[in-house]
Amino acid sequence: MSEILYDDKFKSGFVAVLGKPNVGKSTLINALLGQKIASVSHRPQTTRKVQRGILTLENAQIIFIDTPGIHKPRYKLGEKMNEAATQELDGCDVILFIADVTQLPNEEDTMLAKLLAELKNPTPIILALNKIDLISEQDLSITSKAYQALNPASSVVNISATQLVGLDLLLEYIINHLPISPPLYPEDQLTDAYERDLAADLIRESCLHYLQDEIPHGVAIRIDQFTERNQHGAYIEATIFVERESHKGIVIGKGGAMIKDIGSRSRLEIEQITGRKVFLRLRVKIRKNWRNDPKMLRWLGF
Ligand SMILES: Nc1nc2c(ncn2[C@@H]2O[C@H](COP(=O)(O)OP(=O)(O)OP(=O)(O)O)[C@@H](O)[C@H]2O)c(=O)[nH]1
Ligand SMILES: [Mg+2]
Repeated sequence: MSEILYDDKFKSGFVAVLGKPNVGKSTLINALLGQKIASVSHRPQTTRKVQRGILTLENAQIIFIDTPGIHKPRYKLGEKMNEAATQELDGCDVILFIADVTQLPNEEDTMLAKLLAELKNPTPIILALNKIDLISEQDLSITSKAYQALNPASSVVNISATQLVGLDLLLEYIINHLPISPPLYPEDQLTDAYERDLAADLIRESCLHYLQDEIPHGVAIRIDQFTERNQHGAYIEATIFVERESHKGIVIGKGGAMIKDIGSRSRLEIEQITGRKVFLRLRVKIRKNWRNDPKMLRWLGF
């Protein structure tokens, strides 16, 4: 670890990144860190578990808490995801509420605003209006007003997580709200997640990328083996759990074509994130209705 030089003005603290599914929370954290640590997809409910992303600057260390998008749950899994996200609000220094400006606030945004209004410990809220690259200025002013009316935010900032717009201003607002404190993590640490967990999440990300409809949401990944092959990289064996026999066939695909695509994409993503060569073997197993199975949810860490 390289040594952090900090003075009595150094700040550090926790920022809970909150919002409904698919608004760009994980994309934003990856963008701010300048490196991918969190899975992202075009589908809602990509993030299932809370993950910390650590950004160390000259004058501050910001610990972003990526949370699962809060939604109306249809399964026990969803309930647990909402609970996990809500728990993070207690004791953080700033709440970063992310909204997707391409849509007007819906029921889920209202639910979140209500949740924030009912917090026992009042915490400053920064409202980040994301995806401004997709919308005209005129429409932005309409949706921006609607989100501001919903949330009593201390500051509001327009951003695009994919185009890296507005991020410096956002960081400035966040740092303003952090307490004076020495860094809490080593300077070179980017996340609190273990490599095996990152690998599992990236395999799931690939499933979200290739599979249609409800199937990828019923997928869970188990890493069965993660061993180093000295200088040659890592060897990983993983099981993809699905909910039905028919889903198993779809995940494997004609002549194994689908699982091959999922495997290749996962391997490249894991190599990127872990910085070494990866050999990956995937298999598929059925675990009926696991999203409502308390044992399975406990196993997943909920
Ligand atoms: N055009 C555009 N797309 C964006 C922007 N930010 C995020 N996206 C896209 O929005 C989708 C959802 O992004 P995620 O980062 O997975 O969203 P999330 O809020 O973490 O979603 P959950 O984990 O499901 O709660 C992805 O397809 C992103 O590429 C942005 O600023 N502009
Ligand atoms: Mg996410």
